[in-house]
Amino acid sequence: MTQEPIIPIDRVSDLASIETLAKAARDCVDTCYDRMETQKNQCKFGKSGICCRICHMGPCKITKRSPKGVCGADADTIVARNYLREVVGGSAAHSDHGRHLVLRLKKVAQGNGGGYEIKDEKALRRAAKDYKVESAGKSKEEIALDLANLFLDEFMRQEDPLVTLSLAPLKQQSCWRKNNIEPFGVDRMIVESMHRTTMGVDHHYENLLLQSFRTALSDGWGGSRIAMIVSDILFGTPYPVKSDANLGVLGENTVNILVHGHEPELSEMLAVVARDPELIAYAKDAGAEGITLAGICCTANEILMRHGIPIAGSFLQQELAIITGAVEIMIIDVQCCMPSLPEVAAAYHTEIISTTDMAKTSGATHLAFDSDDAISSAKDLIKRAVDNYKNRDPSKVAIPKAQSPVIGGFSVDAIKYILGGTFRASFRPLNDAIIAGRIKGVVGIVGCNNPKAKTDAYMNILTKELIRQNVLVLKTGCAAVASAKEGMMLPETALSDAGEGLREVCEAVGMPPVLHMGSCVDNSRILEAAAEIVKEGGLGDDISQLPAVGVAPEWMSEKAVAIGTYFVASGIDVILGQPFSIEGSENVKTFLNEKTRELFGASFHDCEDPYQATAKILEILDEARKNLGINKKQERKLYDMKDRRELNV
Ligand code: NFS
Ligand code: SF4
Repeated sequence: MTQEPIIPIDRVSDLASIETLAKAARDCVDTCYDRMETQKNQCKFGKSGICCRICHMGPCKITKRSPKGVCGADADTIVARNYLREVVGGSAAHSDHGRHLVLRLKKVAQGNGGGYEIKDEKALRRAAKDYKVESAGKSKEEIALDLANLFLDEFMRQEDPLVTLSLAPLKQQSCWRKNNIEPFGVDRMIVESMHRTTMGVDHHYENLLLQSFRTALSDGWGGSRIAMIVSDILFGTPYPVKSDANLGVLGENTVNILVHGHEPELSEMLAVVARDPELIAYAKDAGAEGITLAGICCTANEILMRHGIPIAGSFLQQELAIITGAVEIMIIDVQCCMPSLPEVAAAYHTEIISTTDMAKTSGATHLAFDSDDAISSAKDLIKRAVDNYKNRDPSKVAIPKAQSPVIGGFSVDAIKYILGGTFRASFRPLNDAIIAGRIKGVVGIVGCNNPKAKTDAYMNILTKELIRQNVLVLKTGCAAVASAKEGMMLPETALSDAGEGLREVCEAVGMPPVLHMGSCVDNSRILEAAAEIVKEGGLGDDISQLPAVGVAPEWMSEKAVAIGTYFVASGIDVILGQPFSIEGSENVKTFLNEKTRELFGASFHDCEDPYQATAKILEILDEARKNLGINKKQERKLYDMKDRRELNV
């Protein structure tokens, strides 16, 4: 230990994490919570966005005594430039993930899919229709090839806006056109933004910020949306499925394999192969009772949504999972995999295996996953885990009991089906419930955990407050895992925790009041849902008119910056649990927190505690309801006599 021991109950919320963090201290293993302590005095220049290291006349920092960098850049330029670079990082991560899937779809269409196939022909035909790809009289492979080529063009398009933008409501599209932020190809946006932020190019903070919205749109209505569509075609559109979440899903006597990261190609194959009777027999021969495959981070969300594979934990549980002493291998690919993993694993028998040549970690074993021969690659990994089972040291094992059941799998298709059944699948019942005031609005709670705050605390309090106030909550990423662990993603939660109106709706259709919509690229499902609600009618003609808000309570990643930015550009107000690194420029702050309201009908808001956030959200929802003229009816639903008298209805 490098400093005073940390107190688990001050740092984490769920029992499994509390127990395991205490075990980390006993085992003398450092985690991110310890390292947060040693990093406590973080750089205030970096935090407020006024540190520039874009050229080597610097690094420069802005202070009262030195208000300009060597080149003359002021705080506005430096803060806006740094912000755009964060959006670039996040958009690149989501979009590259999307690109890998498109390339796989193309190979599948050409007949060399390496064990992958078009699993969901309905999703393929739906996408073909959305993108106006001719499908009459064509085989599914022919359609898939045309679609894959169109998607590849979305990355490369040089002089025209993305075709995917056409999936947004018409008024949204004209707003983007009017503000000159329709993105061209994803790759072009990333390159142009890097160019514009290099020394001596774009210096006007407004111009830089508009480019941030444009680049983020190429993620939300580009790379991420494409990633989601292609995942559904290749692996199936998610439908409600039951599973469990938290470290307690690890088996005492099974071979435990954790898959951690983001791209579903590898985890999908592992999910299929882990059920292979031959491999299960192999595990039994090694003295285990079977194989437990579980996920960490967004890859967990992907395989929960489609296979009901349990979630072992969220981002900040990746080290804790190893500290249980019961994990044979942790297989990592890209994004959110801490470089500390091999060091933590060295205290146990766990082997960390990196699987893609674009992401290597010192101390990890590198075994590049061969997607062209995916089945045997996946089998080899599982065998390797079984072979490591004999090295597990029972004296170091302590698997916490805590876990909760969860229902995942709420794609837009699934929500429509639940609301209306096979013949009337639609958002109509939801729109009607919003108009009638049984549901006050819809809030997406998304994003990461961050050891700066007590893990999951903000998210769980906010979620409970919102459903109590009749707000339907949609979740993705690590925010979804927080609710899953808390047992909030179950239909029964509606009975115990939801307000009366929301409870009525959820009870009628058997739906949880908190819906698991998937991983972070699946934030594009939230946009899809918003567009469908607009299309269904009665709630305005663009997304900014909907009573809808996005929240990133404990965000840490550049990806969350990109997500927040495309939400606001799409007309959805965004609440941040900790501010962006823009505090060093009043102009940038005013632009993002106020001016964007004139441009897109939505802006950012900082709310450092969940109660303040609840109040702000209700204010935004009420304002939207008032503008739509549906506020009166909703208030009539409150049975408080005082309210009734005041309302005069
Ligand atoms: Ni999203 Fe998924 Fe979690 Fe944050 Fe990381 S796993 S892509 S970035 S930490 S929510
Ligand atoms: Fe300093 Fe300007 Fe170079 Fe940035 S670009 S490091 S502000 S001289």
